[in-house]
Amino acid sequence: MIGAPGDDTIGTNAGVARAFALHPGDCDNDNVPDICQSLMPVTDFVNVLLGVTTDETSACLADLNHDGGADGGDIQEYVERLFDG
Ligand SMILES: [Ca+2]
Ligand SMILES: [Ca+2]
Repeated sequence: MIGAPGDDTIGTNAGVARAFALHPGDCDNDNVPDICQSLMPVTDFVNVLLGVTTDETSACLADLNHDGGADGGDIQEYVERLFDG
C-alpha cells in the first residue's frame, strides 16, 4: 500500500493499513450523534474559539462546520442551530 508504514523498506507498495473504529459525528463518544445533542453552552463555545478551553472533545463539539478545527467559521452554524432550536 503506497505511503503505508514499511512501503519503502519492505518492498514497492508493500506495508500495512491501519483502521480505527471511529464514531463519526460523536465527538464525546456517548453513542449519541452530536447532531442530536444540545448545543454546547455559548460560554463553552466561545472559550474553545478563544483557546481558553483546549480539550479535544470540546474542540470537536465546537467544530460545527466539520472542517477539522474550531474557529470563527463555526459561529454561523452555531447561531443558526441556536435559533433553529
Ligand atoms: Ca455524542
Ligand atoms: Ca470548524
